[in-house]
Amino acid sequence: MSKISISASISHEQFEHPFINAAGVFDETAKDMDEVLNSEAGGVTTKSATLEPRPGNPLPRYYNTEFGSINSMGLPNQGLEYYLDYIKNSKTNKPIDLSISGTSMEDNLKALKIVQASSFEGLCELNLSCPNVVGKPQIAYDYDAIKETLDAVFSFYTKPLGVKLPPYFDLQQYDAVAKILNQYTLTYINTINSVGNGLIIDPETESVVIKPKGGFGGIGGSYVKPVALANVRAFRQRLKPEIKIIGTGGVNNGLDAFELILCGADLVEVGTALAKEGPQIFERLNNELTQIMKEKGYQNLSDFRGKLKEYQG
Ligand code: RRO
Repeated sequence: MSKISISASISHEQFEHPFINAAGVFDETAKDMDEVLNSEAGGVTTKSATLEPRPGNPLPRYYNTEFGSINSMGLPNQGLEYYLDYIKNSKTNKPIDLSISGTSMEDNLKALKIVQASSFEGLCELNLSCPNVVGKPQIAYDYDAIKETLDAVFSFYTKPLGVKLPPYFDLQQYDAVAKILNQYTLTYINTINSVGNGLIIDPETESVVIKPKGGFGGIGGSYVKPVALANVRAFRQRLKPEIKIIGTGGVNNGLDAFELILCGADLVEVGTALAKEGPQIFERLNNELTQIMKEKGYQNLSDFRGKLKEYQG
């Protein structure tokens, strides 16, 4: 039997392994990103960058539970220049994706103009779904704002671009958002960001568990897996095939990744489970996914990608 390959690609970027960190986990500093790159991860994504460095929200701003996590980090990051320098100086042969998350339309455009003018040729991901900046709603819940942003971006940006989307919950939302996204030469979407403004409480102390925003924050981990599967599936059914999909949300093991790929994911990102387990998780995920493929007789991810079947009654 020939060898099983779990390699994947988006645009010109080749990933020997299909797992990378979700933006915001193990990626704020060069040391964090080096650790991910030195593991069995397929590549690394930077923390979403703003034009200037930001300290983020007050601590504590992240909390793990048995089934997931809540965060209200508030975009702590070292600033765009830091991440561009890191990429420029990196000796890795793995892809490094650059995530951008300005706190205004103007800042997003300024940041992307800097990236356009730079030597960076990799995947850039515009985060339209940060749930945790006080006073700034998630752009991608406002259809006019998505359109306005992408009209402005594609008037000058010619490099491969993805957008990070929040979870949607209604079939009409998928229809409306896919219709907008299909109008652009978008390289990929990344779905889902954390489920925004959830609440986790400690019944013993009768209090919220994180400080910012009265305890409200983005929910990740096993809680959100069905929402991630639905978003990947719904967008794969609606987007033109040239737009690839990074599936993110609730990946703890190889089976979770298998399911996301069955729904249509080209690449898989790991957030909460990476925060809990550290970068050695990537070796386990690669092995578990390979084992599942072996048992099912699949040799490549394309053998089952997007091939989820209707109800087999
Ligand atoms: O930094 C954050 O608080 C954060 C961001 Br930018 C995001 O996109 N998603 C998230 O859960 N947290």
